[in-house]
Amino acid sequence: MSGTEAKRLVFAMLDTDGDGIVSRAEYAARAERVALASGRTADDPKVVAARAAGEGAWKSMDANGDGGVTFEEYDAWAGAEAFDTVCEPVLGALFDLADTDEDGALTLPEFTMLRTALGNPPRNIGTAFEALDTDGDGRVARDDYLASIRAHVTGGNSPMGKVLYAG
Ligand SMILES: [Ca+2]
Ligand SMILES: [Ca+2]
Ligand SMILES: [Ca+2]
Repeated sequence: MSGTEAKRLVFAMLDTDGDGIVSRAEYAARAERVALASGRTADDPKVVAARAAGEGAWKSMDANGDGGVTFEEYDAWAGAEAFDTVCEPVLGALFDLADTDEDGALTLPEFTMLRTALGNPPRNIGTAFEALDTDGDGRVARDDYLASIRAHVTGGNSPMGKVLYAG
């Protein structure tokens, strides 16, 4: 899968209403959905952290500051550098919301809760978990999860990304 193709799939997931623009509200709703699904309260420090990381990421993506992120903006922005400086903290903060026992890993139910809240088709989530849980212990580590998404959005090989973002 090419980098642009991979980015299109991620963009399509972010653009919930499919109007070709990721609005601030659409992006912010991601953290709110995960917070709600994880049963956390609005003032939970982890929710506050995820919200702040998301807000910063969205501002960084909206390069021309017009209040919407087009695919062209996203395509020009997304990549290894943006992932390391902006996306990783956001995705890590969302992972932490789902990691209720704080052991740095997600079980299948936790992973399913996280990725369902982020808008992936349910049928892809179990397959993505299997692709990530390479040692088959039923847990997916935070670092492995983040590295796999990084590989996906930078055009590298990501068995998880391939199934997770498939249509
Ligand atoms: Ca939209
Ligand atoms: Ca814009
Ligand atoms: Ca855990």
